[in-house]
Amino acid sequence: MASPSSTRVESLSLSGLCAISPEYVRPADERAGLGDAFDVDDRDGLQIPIVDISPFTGGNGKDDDDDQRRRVVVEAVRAAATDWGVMHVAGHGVPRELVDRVRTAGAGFFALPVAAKEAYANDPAAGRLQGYGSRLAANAAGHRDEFGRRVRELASTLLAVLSLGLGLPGSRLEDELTGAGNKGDDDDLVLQMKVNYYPRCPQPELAVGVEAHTDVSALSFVLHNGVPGLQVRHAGRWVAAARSPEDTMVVHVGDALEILSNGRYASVLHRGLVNREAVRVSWVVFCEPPPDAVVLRPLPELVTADEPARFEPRTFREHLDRKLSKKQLLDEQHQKDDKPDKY
Ligand SMILES: O=C(O)CCC(=O)C(=O)O
Repeated sequence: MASPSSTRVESLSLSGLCAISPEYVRPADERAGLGDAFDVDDRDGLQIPIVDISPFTGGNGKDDDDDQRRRVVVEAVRAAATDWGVMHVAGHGVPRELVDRVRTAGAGFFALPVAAKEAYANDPAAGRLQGYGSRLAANAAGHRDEFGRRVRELASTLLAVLSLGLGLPGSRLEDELTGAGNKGDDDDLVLQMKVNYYPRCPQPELAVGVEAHTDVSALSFVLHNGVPGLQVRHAGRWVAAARSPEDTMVVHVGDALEILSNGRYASVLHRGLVNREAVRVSWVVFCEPPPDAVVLRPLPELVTADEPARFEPRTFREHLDRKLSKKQLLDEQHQKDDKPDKY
């Protein structure tokens, strides 16, 4: 019998196959816009917005010019989160040298033989997606604590900017996500790190690296190794992310923020493409509300007669369970809609 590691996508890719095995071929209705990530670019010139948030992370004393610059940032972030649900964030304050160390730790790990990585792998037989999950983050990444601290600070900064963009006090979203006034170990934001490895694929027009989904998180922060692959759904079509400008981080709005903002901020549907030439690696930090301590519901300030609540209250865990059962159901029914339901 084949060992589990010999049937992993990575092993199949390394074996030099010219065609992918049928289990990796996506249903026809999901193949629109698929292709080699190096060739799939945006013909209409649509691009994910780039926002520079340095007026909020620069640490300078404040003067009138700073206030003006901050207002510009709030408007740019608000527009990106509303129209796209995703942005390239520049001026994020995470030092380049730290980002390089996280990337190097991941690259070193993936250079190991497949069998050596097996100890860190998710078990598809147990219903987990193929890949190397939180066990890797806790071990091989090594710099997770420092990186995690920086990403946590960045999450607070962006949540403050996004609160201001809703016309609310800067602390409003983070307070709601963490059960304000009731701070304890169980009700801080939870950071989960996931490392995605996209092997080369001989038929990228038939397969995806990561299926189309929205993130359950409040915000997600993505680094990658410079190989293209991210596609986001915007205005009814798939748009390929440009190779991120140097020193930017991709930030996704997730479901939790969409719920709190009563749909004003959109949780972005996205997927990861593969290509024939180069291995892609991405590092994703999901910034999530605590599972049980907080009830996610549209902020009362944003619910009006004209804009009634669009989401039922739920804990994060209930949201996750609901979404997983719905996905299982959809998988079973081989849902044929162009755009999968978000949740
Ligand atoms: O690789 C990427 O750019 C996105 C990965 C992703 O969407 C995920 O891991 O949930």
